[in-house]
Amino acid sequence: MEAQLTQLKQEATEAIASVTTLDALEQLRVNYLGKKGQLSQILRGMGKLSPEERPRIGAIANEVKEALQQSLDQANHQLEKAQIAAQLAAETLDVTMPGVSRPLGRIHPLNSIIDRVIEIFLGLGYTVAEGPEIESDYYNFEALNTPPDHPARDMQDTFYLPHDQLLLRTHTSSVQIRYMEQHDPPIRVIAPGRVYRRDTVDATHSAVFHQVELLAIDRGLTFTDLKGTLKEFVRQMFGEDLPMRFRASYFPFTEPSAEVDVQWKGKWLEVLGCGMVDPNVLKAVGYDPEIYTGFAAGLGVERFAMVLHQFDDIRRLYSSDLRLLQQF
Ligand code: 2NL
Repeated sequence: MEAQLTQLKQEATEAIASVTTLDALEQLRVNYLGKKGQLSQILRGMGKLSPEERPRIGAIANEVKEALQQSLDQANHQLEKAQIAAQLAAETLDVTMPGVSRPLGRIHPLNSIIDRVIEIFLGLGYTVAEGPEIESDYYNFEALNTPPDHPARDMQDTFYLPHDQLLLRTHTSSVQIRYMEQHDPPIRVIAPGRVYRRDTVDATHSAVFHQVELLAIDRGLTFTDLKGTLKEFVRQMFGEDLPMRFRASYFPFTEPSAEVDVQWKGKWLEVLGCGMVDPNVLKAVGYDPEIYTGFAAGLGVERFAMVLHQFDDIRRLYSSDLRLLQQF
């Protein structure tokens, strides 16, 4: 039995010394020192020994067990150290490697202008209103004092949908009609959005474009209030007080009406259209024109972008060419 124990110790020590993984080491532990391991199996023969021999063999067995346990602990410690070292080596980060660059996006110049216009009018106490792009003839034309034979209602100028006499809105005024139906005066509202005209696309026309309209209705509003509002708008939009002129014009929904030009970098630029709301429009939404007056204006966002950024082809705004977009 002593020889068995000595052999077991030698064999186990060698096996433990050559093991390379923690799993394999655990296997060895179970195999040699486990409940059903080789040491236990040998010790099962203790019963057959003489009472004199028993303590001696017992002591040897204990010595073998402790020696193997020590070898196992040592090997375990070494393997854990090696595993941590390998993990650290594998996860080493080379901080000198170039990073992954993500190009920064930005607001499209059209949205940027819409945002700025909204911001300015919010500051003047206006509310933003939205409405449908598919409209009825009533909201787009009839309520806006535009008679059935008006050229704007021509098939040549408006996209009519095949069913239900619907059309694609030609301006965002329809949004303001809807807003007035829902609110009592006084009102201050702006309506930004996409509008549609049946135009052949060229350098200055697009069938789909954007507009911001503003509308104020109150007791006693005059053309002077309109001028003061637009003057403040231009001052904030261009960053300085620019010379402005109002040229008499015509819109079905305003009377009187005017086109507004600003003088910028030596040139007169047409930037918006405006006027005092026609009494027929007020009547259409149930406002009494004897009590209330109002002013309105509309600006074409694309036109404004071209004036402000000084390029001359509207199609540049839609072609996603970064050489243009990255400039603004
Ligand atoms: C332009 C001119 C304009 C309006 C829009 C308006 C709306 C209502 C009542 C009266 Cl609900 N007027 N809008 C008035 C004058 C001009 O737009 O050149 N737009 C690009």
